[in-house]
Amino acid sequence: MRILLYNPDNGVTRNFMPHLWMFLLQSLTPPGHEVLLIDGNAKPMDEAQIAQYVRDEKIDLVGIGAMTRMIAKAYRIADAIRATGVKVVMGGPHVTELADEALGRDGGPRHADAVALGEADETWPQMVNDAARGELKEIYTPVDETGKERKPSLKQYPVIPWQSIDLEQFNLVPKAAFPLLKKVGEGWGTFRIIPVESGRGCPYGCEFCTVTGFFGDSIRFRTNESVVNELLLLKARARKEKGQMAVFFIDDNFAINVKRTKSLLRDIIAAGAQVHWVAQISANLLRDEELIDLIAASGGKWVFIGMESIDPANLKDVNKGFNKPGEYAEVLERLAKRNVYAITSFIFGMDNDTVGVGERTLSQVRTWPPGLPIFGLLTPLPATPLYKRLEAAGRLTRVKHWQEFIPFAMAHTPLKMSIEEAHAEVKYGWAHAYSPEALAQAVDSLDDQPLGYRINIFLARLCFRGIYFPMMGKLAWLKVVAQNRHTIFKLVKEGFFGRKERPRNPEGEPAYEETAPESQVSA
Ligand code: B12
Ligand code: SF4
Repeated sequence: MRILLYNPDNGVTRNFMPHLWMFLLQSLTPPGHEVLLIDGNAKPMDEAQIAQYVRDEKIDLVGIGAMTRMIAKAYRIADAIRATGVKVVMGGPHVTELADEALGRDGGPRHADAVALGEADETWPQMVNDAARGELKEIYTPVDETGKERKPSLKQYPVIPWQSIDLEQFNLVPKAAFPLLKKVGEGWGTFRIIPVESGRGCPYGCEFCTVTGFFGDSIRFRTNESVVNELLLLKARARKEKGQMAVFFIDDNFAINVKRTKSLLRDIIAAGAQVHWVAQISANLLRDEELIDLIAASGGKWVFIGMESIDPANLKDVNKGFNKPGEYAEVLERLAKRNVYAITSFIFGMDNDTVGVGERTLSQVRTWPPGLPIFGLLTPLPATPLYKRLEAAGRLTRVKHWQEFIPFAMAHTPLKMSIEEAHAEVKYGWAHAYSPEALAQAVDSLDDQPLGYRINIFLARLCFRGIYFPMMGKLAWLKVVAQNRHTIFKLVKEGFFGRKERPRNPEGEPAYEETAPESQVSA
């Protein structure tokens, strides 16, 4: 069979990284089939285009995976493909929770011929074999001989052939700049961020999160050797094509077992398998100095921290009381001392939030080392404890919000502010954290650091700004460049002529204690 695996675009932002499930299922496909991949974020297609593609390429089976936020688009694409007579199977967190919706058993239209529930590492080969024989079943569940749910072990993890996979659609370097950038340093002709998992599962059970329900609270790890080999493969490919490769360890909590994480990082260092990497780690696990040393020495550059709120009452409400806002600054300073910075994620619209939460949060953020703050709204994802609580209390204002997905829009009313007020707080957060003044301040706060770090924080902030204020066209980018011209000029000048003034921070005191920016952003 010719199989197409497809991940829809979210219609708002371009994703910076391909989705791991596609490469994993491709590697787990039984021999004798050809598997093509399309990530809608890199190669956007509408319903008519995908139907044409399926006909032109003579595809026999299509697999679609999607998060809740992309599910409406996923269903539309599935409908268009099924109309061509080709079977569609679906998987991922949303259809796992709402299989009846995908199969049209809830009174709505049918979108999928079959659904894979939960982790499909073991069921995917069965689906392919059944489809090839024309005997596709409707539901595939990973169960053992006794019918009990089985979570796949990651000990025999497949080798993803990164050396030969076509990654053209995931190059973040604009085509026109390839030839020139290939010659810069060790080569920047390509730059890709590749998802790698080293383990699955998180036992913490935060109320809004799908992970504990989906992957279970039993944590499973790949062997260190298999992770190290994967990194070596990626490094070799980057070298061969005179490009750069960074890795996103997509584990939900990369340091959930600190002893094991340290052992993995030591093995990465010993094998010379360091690449620049980013990972998600909760703040409570970043107290260990040795762990942070190893993170830095193994190539760790950014840590994504789900801070969620600076209010302990909110954190308790959503079962995330293990986050201690009082230690956030200390954790971030510990990282920054090793030149590791944080993507700090906040959720507004929690039940104890009141008007002004945006500025209250930012006033803390400004006292921390520069990072990448991101702001979202509390979202009841299907089957989470949060969804059930709000549903039972009759508080959902858009019960099936995923069927009319609106970015940055609440689906329930918080207790102490209105929905519109919560939306305004998120806008405030993005506007003020990514204003030209805030970007200039982030760059200045690293005045005692080499130019590379300051360029890094500036470019990262520019890109992250696009999560809320999409910069899809050349014109949008030009506008942002114009707004930030002073900072850009300063960095370029320094690149050519070096720095005139002495570092502001010769004593090594934290240079990031700054005051609030005064002006507003216009975006
Ligand atoms: C990496 C990641 C991201 C990346 C982007 C995705 C990417 N390019 O990889 C980033 C950081 C950008 C991101 C952002 C967001 N994410 Co995210 N993300 C993840 C994360 C941590 C890992 C995904 C992953 O690769 N997992 C490992 C693979 C192997 O698992 P998997 O994708 O589930 O695939 C398995 C099965 O589901 C199944 N399967 C999946 N698809 C298919 C398809 C077919 C045909 C079949 C047969 C089987 C199948 O088989 C696979 C192997 O077992 C997950 C949590 C998690 N551990 O999964 C959250 C997760 C997917 N994200 C989530 C959310 C909510 C978001 C955001 C909306 C957060 C926000 N508020 O902004 C944004 C939206 C992003 C967007 N583009 O629209 C939720 C989704 C819940 C839901 N019901 O939709 C998750 C589950 C985390 C959570 N807290 O609950 N995310
Ligand atoms: S710590 Fe992160 S992954 Fe674990 S349950 Fe909480 S939000 Fe989900």
